[in-house]
Amino acid sequence: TTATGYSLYDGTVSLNASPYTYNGTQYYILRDASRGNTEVRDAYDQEINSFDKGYLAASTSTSFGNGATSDRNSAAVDAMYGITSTFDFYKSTFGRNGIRNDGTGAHGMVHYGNKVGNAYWDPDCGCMLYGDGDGSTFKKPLVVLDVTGHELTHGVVDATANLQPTRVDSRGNQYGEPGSLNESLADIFGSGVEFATNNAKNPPNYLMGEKLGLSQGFLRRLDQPSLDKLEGTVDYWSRAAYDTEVHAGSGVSSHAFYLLAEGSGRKTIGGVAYNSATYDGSTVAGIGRSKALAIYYRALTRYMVSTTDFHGARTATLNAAKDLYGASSAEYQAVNKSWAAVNVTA
Ligand code: ASN
Ligand code: ZN
Repeated sequence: TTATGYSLYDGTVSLNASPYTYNGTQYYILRDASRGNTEVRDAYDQEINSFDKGYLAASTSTSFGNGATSDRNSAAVDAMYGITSTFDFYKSTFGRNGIRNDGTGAHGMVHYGNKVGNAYWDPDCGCMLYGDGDGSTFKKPLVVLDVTGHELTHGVVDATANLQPTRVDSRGNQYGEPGSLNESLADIFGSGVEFATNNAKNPPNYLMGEKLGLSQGFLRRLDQPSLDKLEGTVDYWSRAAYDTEVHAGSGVSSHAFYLLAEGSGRKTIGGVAYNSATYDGSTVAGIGRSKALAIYYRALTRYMVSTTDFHGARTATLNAAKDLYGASSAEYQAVNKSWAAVNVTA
């Protein structure tokens, strides 16, 4: 059944809902049978990590939410829109049929916990868990589209290269290059979801979390990662960055990807000004977003493994570029230059 959703961040959106009868009353729930039963539920501020225990996001009509947090289904609309948009991105761009490529849709749980300033891909739940914000750094629910694309890409990485952190500290923070590469891929494809969805109320860009109301205006960005002071994201590879926290370390390959897609220097795309510098002062000419995404997706799904570091990612993307465009292609040369530009050389 076609439903109308009034979201927090993406305006009025069209969704698919399913009828559900409870105590003799007919409801509709946010379950999309056309996308492998993609579904969103509500944790009602509890830390429910099992999707079965989530409360159905239900409406007595085919209208969900009201565009504001006063209706708890509004956040569920954003989550549903984000998860189905991510499903569609992976399918139409890469022919990938769901997170695990098995046709099943992903699940999401909104209003997770009390004052949670984060969103997670939970492998045990097999679902996205979305907090409503901690009330200080994160003031808004974390159900925005690029965050959903980021988190679900962790699901795709788990199902493919399965990149793992080299170290986890007592607070659960993760470190090392393979984990940093995992975070970077989540941002790369998360911004890819935003570009593919191209919602006028949420114009696509290379910024992550720009709609979350953060004081620096974004969570991370791919063109110039070190503009992020919240997590201290780095621009370039160094021996010292080897043991960086994974979100901070993600900048190395995110920056390489941006340079490959868009090139170095100043550029304005969709009203956002970018200025991407290179470590070696070189000029990189971009090959365009769709070719860059194709190279990174092939590298992720064919060549990366759980221990792939940045030098390994360089080799993996070069192999992917060779497969797709040939070893003497401009695309292959651009991949090579993009890694040198973030100080990852052979
Ligand atoms: N939002 C964080 C991330 O996806 C949550 C986490 O897993 N630490 O990286
Ligand atoms: Zn992440």
